[in-house]
Amino acid sequence: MHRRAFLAWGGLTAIGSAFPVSGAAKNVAAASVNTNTTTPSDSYRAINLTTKPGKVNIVGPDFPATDVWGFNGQVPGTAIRLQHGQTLKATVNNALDVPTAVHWHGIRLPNAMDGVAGLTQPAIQPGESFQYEFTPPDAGTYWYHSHVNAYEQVGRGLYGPLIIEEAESPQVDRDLVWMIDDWRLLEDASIRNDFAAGHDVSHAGRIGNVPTVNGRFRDIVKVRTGERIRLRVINASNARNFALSFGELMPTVIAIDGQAIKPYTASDSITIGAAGRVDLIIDMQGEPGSSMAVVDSFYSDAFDLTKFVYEKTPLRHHVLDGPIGLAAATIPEPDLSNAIKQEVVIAGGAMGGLQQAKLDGKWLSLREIAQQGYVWAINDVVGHKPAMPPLIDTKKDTSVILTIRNETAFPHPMHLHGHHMKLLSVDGNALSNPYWVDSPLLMPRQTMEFAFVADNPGEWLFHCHVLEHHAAGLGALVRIA
Ligand SMILES: [Cu+2]
Repeated sequence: MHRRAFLAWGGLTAIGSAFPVSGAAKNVAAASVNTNTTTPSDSYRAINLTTKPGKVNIVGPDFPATDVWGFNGQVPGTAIRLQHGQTLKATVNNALDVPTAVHWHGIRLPNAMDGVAGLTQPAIQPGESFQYEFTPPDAGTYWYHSHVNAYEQVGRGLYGPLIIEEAESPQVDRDLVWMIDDWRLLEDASIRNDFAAGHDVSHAGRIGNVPTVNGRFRDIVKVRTGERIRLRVINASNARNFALSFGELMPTVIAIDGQAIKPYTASDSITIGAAGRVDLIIDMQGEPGSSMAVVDSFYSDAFDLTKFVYEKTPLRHHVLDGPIGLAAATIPEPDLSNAIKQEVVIAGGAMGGLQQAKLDGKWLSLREIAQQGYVWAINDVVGHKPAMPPLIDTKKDTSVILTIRNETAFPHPMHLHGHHMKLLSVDGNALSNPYWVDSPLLMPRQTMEFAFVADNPGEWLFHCHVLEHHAAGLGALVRIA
């Protein structure tokens, strides 16, 4: 592999099929996320997560290891798997020299455990610890990540998978987790230290030059003909959205953002916005000894994200045909006929046409706002600190219909903490099978309508998960009393 291979998109595309198989083969074991070995009791699982610097060989053996910040020094951080109904007791020890906190993304947990420093807890100072304890109410695919200066801390690697296993799950040969990410690396494979750079903040966010699966660039995934895989894809990027194609394999999508959906066959690419998750069932049907790239095509330059390499011996000669659907989550159904309605207009950024917005209650021009580092607004309000007047202020158990309009030139994955929202319609077209989401991706000029029951008391963040956008004002507060 050439040194410049990962420095430019053109380079990636040009040598898209030139996988260094010999070098990559040695990475295969590392590519499956390390599973925590703490002994679980029946009722809870205790785990220690230390945020600390580490070294990870992201680009491969021909390059120096990259200095990262990781949970237990790893990227991805320690994989946490719980049985549905088990309690997680996670002790987070901060061995960095900056404050941190941990958000459990997509889990409907008590507000005090949500990990938003300055809102739900004080930041965990260097040398200090914080004990998180909660019982996830829903099975599914989630993740955890830093929620302090996330544009830098997540960008340096502070994230890991959080899997809540169903009591009864589809019969598969393997349950794989892919945490997909991209990194902005210099030629020596070190992280480029330009977090929240002005152009990223006002455009598409920090898009990197090295896409990875489980912290590895251009790894391979060994598979066997006839094998049935459950693939849990988690997008841990600061800003990059993915649209993955699995060629003729045509996976079945069984869950989105952790929650069961009516299974459907993906004949087209599968979009996974930043912070989003999909669960897929894939029957490996290629010839023994063959290989096949998994291609991303979200942006104009398509590239190979990773590659399936079939072993010479088939696992079986037919496709498994057991049931693959998941049980629906028991999330309260919103009462649409008796709901409060809230419009949300996302504005700002480059080419967005925003003229003025309110910062600390004062109307300011976009130029004045930008001088303070902000360029985005929700309903003309710049979200610039956790404690601010709420976008929604309602009583517990109120049904809410949320209509979000993206009036900007960029996609925004909008994350609501502490809840899932049911996606009802896109650009006015009602979905025939509405489904639950926590991080829906709104494309430029797109409008989506959601509904949820505000059943979880507390002050919750609602923000764009392009982490640079959030840092520059694209966030609001939802207060439930
Ligand atoms: Cu955004």
